Amino acid sequence: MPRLFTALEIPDDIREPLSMLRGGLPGARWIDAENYHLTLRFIGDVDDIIAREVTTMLGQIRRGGFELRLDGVTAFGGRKPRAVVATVAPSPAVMELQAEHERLMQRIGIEPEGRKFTPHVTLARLRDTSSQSVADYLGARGAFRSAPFTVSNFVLFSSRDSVGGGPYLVEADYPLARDQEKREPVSRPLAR
Ligand code: 2AM
Repeated sequence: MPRLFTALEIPDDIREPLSMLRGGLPGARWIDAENYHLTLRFIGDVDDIIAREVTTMLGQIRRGGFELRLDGVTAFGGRKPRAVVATVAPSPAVMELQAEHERLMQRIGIEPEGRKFTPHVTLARLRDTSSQSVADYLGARGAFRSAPFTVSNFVLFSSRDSVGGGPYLVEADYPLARDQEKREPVSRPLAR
């Protein structure tokens, strides 16, 4: 039974500065740079029939690509921190893409995601790391800001690792239209 989730891949030139954020936090399990991703919709363990339906549904998405920027580092979990993540500068496009994934997954009977979507890239998972050491780490590293990058596709990943740390396998790759392609019908000369 594959464990599936949809995600954005992180380009190599963004992975590199992100990976410089590794280290300096006792008890952190740092994610390997090749496994960085931005989860859109965690689907979970499904059988092959549902997996095929998921693949087909996602193939119906017709959307344009967009720019994204990572802007800040924070921790999830409050007083019991469980992850260090890079956050994303506000992007209606990523919210809309995720909302479409949510709608499509519900249409094929997958349980709604109860948690509010907060786009992020997980950098480390934490266990028994004090909130004070997280605060110290964030004090030093929290001002991280990446260059903007273009999102021109999303992927369906499978994972065999139940703790969610990778490695991940790209099961399907879905292009997002380039701006130009989206604009084409509008800019086409009128037929005479
Ligand atoms: P995370 O980065 O915030 O931990 C693969 O496991 C991806 O799915 C991870 O990036 C993880 O997000 C995300 N995910 C979302 N909900 C999950 C859940 N209930 N169980 C495991 N992973 C989940």
